[in-house]
Amino acid sequence: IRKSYHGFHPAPWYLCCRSLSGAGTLRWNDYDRPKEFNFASDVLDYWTQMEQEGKRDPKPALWWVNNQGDEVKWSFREMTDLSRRAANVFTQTCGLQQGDRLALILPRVPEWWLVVIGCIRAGIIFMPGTTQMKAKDILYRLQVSKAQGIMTTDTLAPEVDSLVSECPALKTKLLVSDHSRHGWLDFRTLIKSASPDHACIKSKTLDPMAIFFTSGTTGLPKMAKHSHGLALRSSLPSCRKFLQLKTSDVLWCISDPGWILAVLGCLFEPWTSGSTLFIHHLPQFDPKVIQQTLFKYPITRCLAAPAVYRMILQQISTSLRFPALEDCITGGEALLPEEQEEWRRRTGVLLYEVYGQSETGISCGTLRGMKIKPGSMGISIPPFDIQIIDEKGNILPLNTEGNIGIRIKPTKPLGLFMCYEDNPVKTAEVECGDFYNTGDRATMDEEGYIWFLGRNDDIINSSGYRIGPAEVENALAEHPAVAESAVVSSPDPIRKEVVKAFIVLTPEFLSRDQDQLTQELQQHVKSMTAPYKYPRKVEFVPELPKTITGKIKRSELRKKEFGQM
Ligand code: BCO
Repeated sequence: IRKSYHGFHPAPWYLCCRSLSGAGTLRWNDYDRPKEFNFASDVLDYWTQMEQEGKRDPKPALWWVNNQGDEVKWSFREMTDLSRRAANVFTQTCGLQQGDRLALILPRVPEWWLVVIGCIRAGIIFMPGTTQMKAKDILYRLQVSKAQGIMTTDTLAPEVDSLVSECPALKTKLLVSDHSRHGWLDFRTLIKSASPDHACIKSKTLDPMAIFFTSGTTGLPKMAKHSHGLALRSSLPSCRKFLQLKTSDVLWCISDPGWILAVLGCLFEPWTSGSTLFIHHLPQFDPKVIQQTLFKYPITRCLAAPAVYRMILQQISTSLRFPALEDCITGGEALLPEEQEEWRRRTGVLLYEVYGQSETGISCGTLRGMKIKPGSMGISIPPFDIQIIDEKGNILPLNTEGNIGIRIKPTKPLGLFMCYEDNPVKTAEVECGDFYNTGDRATMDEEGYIWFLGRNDDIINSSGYRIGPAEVENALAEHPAVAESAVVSSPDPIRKEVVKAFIVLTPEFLSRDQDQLTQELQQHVKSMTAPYKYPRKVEFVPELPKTITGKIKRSELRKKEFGQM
């Protein structure tokens, strides 16, 4: 990549089109709702101007490394220049227009940042997805979103080509690669020749910006649509209290670019504060690489799912006293109090917990410097008002178990998803009185700290991944050995929860070796859908528990797994 961009000089400032007078990242209050907001012009270009005026140290905005010793360092000025070129590639070369949708399925390559910012500049709705997806997952996303464009790498391009005839809306395929491929536009070449002049759209704060696919307890993933307000939220004073990033900070967020956690932690949060974002390509997760990286680079803050910290603690016995690390942040699944304490003991730094969903972004957390109550996810971060509610939306007394609700009436807070796109029924289902019902169970104490208890439905959260049982059951159903199956959550010391499949075999497979069959079925699921969903536990059963109307009682199976029956 260093080679690809060798000799590539960003445009001089006088070529930039938009005036930034009055722009700033601290000019909004928690309950402000400016009519217009665009992260690219209001935040990124602001820091570019700060660089120009010598008001920001000459530190990179993006610092990217990989295991082969390649390194990319882009200043805000280079980000401005390259993302304007990206916007021109989308609109001029690809013919994409404001409101069009681009499926973005990239690993952690520097282009991901150019694409996201380029989309924001041009008003193209970006739809991040994990590279673990298989053809069926991609087909579903392209069809249901009617995406006009897709961008991916060599690995997934053949899968896309195999299904493109079934996606009539798709008109542009963009490849991030050092090689060309027939029928695909070569993004790396195009960006070099694109113009660095681009007039950023004047997006309304509530115009759509991104779509995240999120798994539910039934059916296929829903499209949680977010406005530019998601990006603006990172600029609000209360949200900035959460990480309290400084321009001198180097933040490493270890989340796959397919998730909202990466869009926030690898983009909006660090760049709102003018900090350096550090990224390691990490094609495979390896706790040793994480440890070595934290020793080698001056990373001051680290954000990752609890499973990452857990795996480091369990697999690495040598020193974890990292030279520059000031504190760590975690979210995506529940963290055990003993893990939080062990991390502090072995690293000497605190581990702050946050909570959120694809629908909400980061909605509560233990703010930097605030008292940590081990086992609690902290307090709600304004403008979100979190309350524990019952099934009708009534606020429950303190220390009473209920659903985590985020107030949406009289005003929906900035940063909460707009709706499940094209799905008014599901959107209405999560509205509960004056609240959005997250479906997560918790209590709240006298000081407003929220204590997570679990889900109120069948969704599985395994090492930070939200997995809908139906997605795994559908994949299993396509194997001839499976007569029927029920997929539930099961406890696990490393991933906290794992996917467990209870399977009733078809008669022809009853005599097969069960260990071998388990492996075959696991491989089958990995080949049908994103592999993180595969059942790490399999149990063959003669029948499944059912209600009188024939509905499988997943909750009964789940309770057994957790020893609650
Ligand atoms: O464990 P196995 O080896 O049996 O299987 C693994 C992979 O080897 C396998 N796999 C991956 N790619 C494959 C493949 N198999 C076949 N073909 C491929 N192309 O599939 C399994 C994937 O499991 P994994 O992703 O959990 O892998 P791993 O290496 O154990 O990673 C551990 C973690 C902790 C790094 C990973 O689980 C992780 O990234 N978790 C965090 C997820 C996250 O960021 N969640 C946040 C969501 S956003 C949110 O919650 C809102 C908050 C505001």
